[in-house]
Amino acid sequence: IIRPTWAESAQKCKLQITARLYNIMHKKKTNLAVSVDVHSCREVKKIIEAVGLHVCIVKTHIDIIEDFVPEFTKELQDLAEKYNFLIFEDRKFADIGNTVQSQYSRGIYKISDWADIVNVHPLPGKGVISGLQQVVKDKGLKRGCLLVAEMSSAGNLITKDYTQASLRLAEADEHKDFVMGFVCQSRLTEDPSMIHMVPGVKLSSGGDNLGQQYTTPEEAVIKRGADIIIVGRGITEADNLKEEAERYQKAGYEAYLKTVS
Ligand code: UP6
Repeated sequence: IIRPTWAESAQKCKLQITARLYNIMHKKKTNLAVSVDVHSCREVKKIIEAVGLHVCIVKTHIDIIEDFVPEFTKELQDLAEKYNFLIFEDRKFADIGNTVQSQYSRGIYKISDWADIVNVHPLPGKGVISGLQQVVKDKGLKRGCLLVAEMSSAGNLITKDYTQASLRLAEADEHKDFVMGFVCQSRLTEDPSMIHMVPGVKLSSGGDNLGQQYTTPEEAVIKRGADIIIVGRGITEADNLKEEAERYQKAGYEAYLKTVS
């Protein structure tokens, strides 16, 4: 399959946030998302300063930061502007619409205020999407939502039917102003409005001792059809963060070039 380039996809996709992402990818020549799964604000900032030029997305787990203060999200936004990337809070909302609405906009994290992208487990049904979507609409924000349609972990309970049902939910007309794609392990559609982000990516494949299963950037993009590769420890545990990010950027970009020509 020959896919449209990122510049072409930016024109074809329906959501403004998706077009913004494709334009960043095109401009910075990167399909790399870094997952900053560390436990202090200082460490998060250190990693972003080192890899910021090489990524299109910084993915956070805001609730694992031990010295979190609300002002930190402003610093994150400043870094996003400085290095031109989107912020993806990997919250994986998975409750009834009324509850996820509060989890998205309230509490100490107020995720809707600062995260460009969030994700949901579609397990509860469409309410998990509608709940978040209502927050975005009420506040007049430009946000995107990904559905976790497949997982990288060994023995996960997701079935083929569940993944197909996730695809249908994503394509539902009522969510078209909000859903921008998937966190997945394979290509689900060729519609450029749906971005496929694949986690569990490492240059040396294998896994960890808690069921994570890795695939290489090349395999993620070419065999699995990833638009974005999500890399955590492959980068964050390297001695030289910047060099390692450049290696992943190059591997991801070269694989992308093979899909467009
Ligand atoms: N993640 C996965 N697999 C999934 C969904 N999400 O690994 O199916 C997330 C993890 C982690 C990151 O929560 O933040 O992607 C992967 O990190 P790693 O590269 O260090 O394994």
